This record gives sequence, structure tokens and C-alpha cells, in this order.
Amino acid sequence: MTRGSHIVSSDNIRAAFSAAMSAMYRTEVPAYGELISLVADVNARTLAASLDETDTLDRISEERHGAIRLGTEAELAMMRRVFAVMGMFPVGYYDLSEAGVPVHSTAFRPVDDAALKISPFRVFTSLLRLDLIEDAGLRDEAEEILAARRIFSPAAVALVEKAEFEGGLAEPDVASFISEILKTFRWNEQASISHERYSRFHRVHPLIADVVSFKGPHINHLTPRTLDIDAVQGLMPARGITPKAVIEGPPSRNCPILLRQTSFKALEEPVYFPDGDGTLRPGSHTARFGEVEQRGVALTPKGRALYDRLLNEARANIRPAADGSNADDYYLALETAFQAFPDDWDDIRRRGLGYFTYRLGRVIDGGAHDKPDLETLIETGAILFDPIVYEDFLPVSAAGIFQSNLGDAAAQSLAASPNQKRFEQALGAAVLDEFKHYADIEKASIAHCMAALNAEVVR
Ligand code: OOG
Ligand code: NI
Repeated sequence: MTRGSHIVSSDNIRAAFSAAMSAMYRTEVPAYGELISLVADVNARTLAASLDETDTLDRISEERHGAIRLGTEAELAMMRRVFAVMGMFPVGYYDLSEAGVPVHSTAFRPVDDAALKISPFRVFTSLLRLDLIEDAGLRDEAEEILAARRIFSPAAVALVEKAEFEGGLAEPDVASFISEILKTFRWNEQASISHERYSRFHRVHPLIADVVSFKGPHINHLTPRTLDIDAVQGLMPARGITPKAVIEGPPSRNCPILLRQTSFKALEEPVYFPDGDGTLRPGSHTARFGEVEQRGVALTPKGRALYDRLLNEARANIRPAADGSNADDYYLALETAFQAFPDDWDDIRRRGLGYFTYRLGRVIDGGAHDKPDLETLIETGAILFDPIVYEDFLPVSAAGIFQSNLGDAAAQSLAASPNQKRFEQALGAAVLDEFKHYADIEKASIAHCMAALNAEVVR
């Protein structure tokens, strides 16, 4: 038997893992199951109305992403190897210190189109930055606790090594891989430190307590995709779910851009803290929630700069209050600012604000146009274009999600200090530049069209 003959594709491992994670999270956080059912209803209605048949309903309502928060560089490095077995690679660098959250992050995700179609599952992965914590004593204490924990089972590590050595996993190992890795993401009702220590970390920043006090990086949310996020936000209360105050990201538009997200508030869950003398002290912790996202076109650096400017403009006038009291005013400020962002696909394209793929349209016969340019070909219908969906994240939105779930104490002012080099050193790899990636997809589609048309002209 040749080595690798029964290797299961990493895409299939990812799809199976995503399904197993979703099943686990529904039992852990029942409100999440309710959210999934609401999103499925809204999507069914919207799809029927929009006649959008590019994606099946199952595909759209499938889980899109989850998030975890890691404590050490070694955990991040190992997590990269784990995700690689599932065909997920680090894309993008997000510095959240600027928004008052002491982490920096990447998203592990499938990269090419075929892989995204099979399973779009991604994990937004943050690394705690103790270097941003001023209290040296507390920092040392956190470091010591984190250095002693092992978030991967020995069997999980062995399977990752085997996959690396053999170029993948064969069928019998896939099920064990999934169940061993799932353990890392599971909720532990029993904290690993005393309530007194937990409280000290929590006072400095709730995020530190969330990372340091537990045996592992529990998955803190999963996020399905919706076709109508405004409807989901409006319908949550009727299902007994409390939404966060406002939808993050751009306002509602005819041509959706980037990413809009909302979530329900994290649950207060019972936790038992070991109190030294062998007893467990009951307490609680707030970390886990459910989120929904609606995705639009990926923006070029120019489009993104415009997005950032308009978002800042709106938020300079009004910051969304956590209790929702100024939500209507915030949306109005957002809509007003974003009038400066074109809301027509061809405008967005011609002004170089978004990324598009190009494909052949109507065949134009005869006329020996020598070397027609792209714009002329588009005008005549010989080439068509479609927006490229943004598959990544937004730091300001992510910070808003963190904050709505960690409470107001999470909105601290930290010195902005992006450190992508340090992050990549810890990771053991460079992150993929998402802008370059979208630009490459666009370029390849143009080259493909031009080559096909030239071939016709020559013939
Ligand atoms: C991650 C929050 C970021 C998103 O969708 O922007 C995120 C976290 O709370 O750990 O998932
Ligand atoms: Ni999220």
C-alpha cells in the first residue's frame, strides 16, 4: 500500500469538525440553537424574495466562524499546526489594543475558492497581550499560570504530528482527531484558579480573567451567515434573545460592503472555583454568546480607507451606548456619513473601491477589434463582473463584539501598539495579506478572460 493512499482531504476534515463544533455549542449554549433557527427562518424568507440562487439555503445558513482567545505564544504556534490539518491558514493581522482590548489576532480560514465552497468555517483567534498590562506582579502571576497549562491532549498532539509526517490523516484517525481537538474548545465549568485570583484578574481586565482562569480556550461564539441582518436583529427579542445594542460595521445598503455583525449578549454561567482547601466555590463568568453576520464585497485599500474614514466620522459624532439608548441616532449618523460611499456595483468597481471577478459574457462576433480594453469589453457585454465576497474581519467591529460581551470594563484605553512581527514570530509563520489575496483573485480572472478572448481573435 502506498503511503497517503487513504488520506482524507483537509476540506472534509474541516467540514466534519465544524459540524461537530456546532453540535457541541448548541448543547453548551442553548440560546445559540434558537439563534440558528431564527437565522434559518429569515434566510428562507429572504431567499424566496430575492431569487438569489447562487448559493443553496443550507450553504448560507451553515456556520461561518467561531472565536477563541489563547494565552501563550506556544499555544498559538500549536493551534496553527492544528488548523493546518483542517486546511485553515492564518489570514490578516488585527490589532485590537487600539480599541482597548489587550489582544492581537488573526483568522484561520480556508483560502481558495473551492475550499471555501466546501466549508467556509473560520476561527478568529486572539492572543492575550500581557505586555500591555501595567501591573508587573499580576502579569507574572498570569504568565506562570498559563505556562503550566496544557490545552491540547497528548493524543491531539500525536495526531497533528502524524498528519504533518504523512501529509494528512487517513479515515480511522480523522474521528479521533476531531474528538481530541474538540476537547480543547470545550467549556470547563471548573475554573483552574481560586475565586480570589479570578477576581483580581477580572478587575484589571475581564479578558485576562477569561483567558487565564480556565483549562482551555473555550469557543466563545459561533456565527452563522444571514441574508438580512436587520431582520435578525429585530426578531431576536421575540425569540427571547437579547441582542447587543447596535449592528457593527457599515449601514444597510443596496450593495453590501465588507461585513455587518451583531450578537446576543453573553450568558452569565455558573463556574466552580477551587479554593485551595479542596472545596469548590460557586461563582459565575460571562464569556459566551452567539453572533450573526452578513457579508458584502471585499474593499481595496482605497475603498477600505474610505470605509474607515466614514466610520470614524459617524463615530466621532456619536458612540453607540451599550444599553441601546442612542441606537437610532447612531444608525442615522452612520447612514449620513456613508452617503459618500457609492452604492452601485459599477460605480464601486470603476472607482477602484472594491474587488471583483470577471467572466466572459456575450460572444461578440466578427469585428476585429485589435486589443480592446477591459472597460470597452464590459460596456459591450463581452465581459461581466461579480463582487468578491469579503471573507475576513474588521478590527473596530471585533472590538465592539468583545466589548458588548465583556461589559463596559472592557473598553479601557490602551496604548495602540500593533506588533505583527512579534505575532508572526509566535505563530511560526507569516499571515497572508488579505488585500493582496483579493487583488490576485481579481487579476487572475481578468487574465483568464483576456486570454480566452485573444484566443478567439487569433482563430
Ligand atoms: C472575538 C471577537 C471578534 C468577530 O466576528 O469580529 C469576532 C472574541 O470575542 O474573542 O469574532
Ligand atoms: Ni465573531
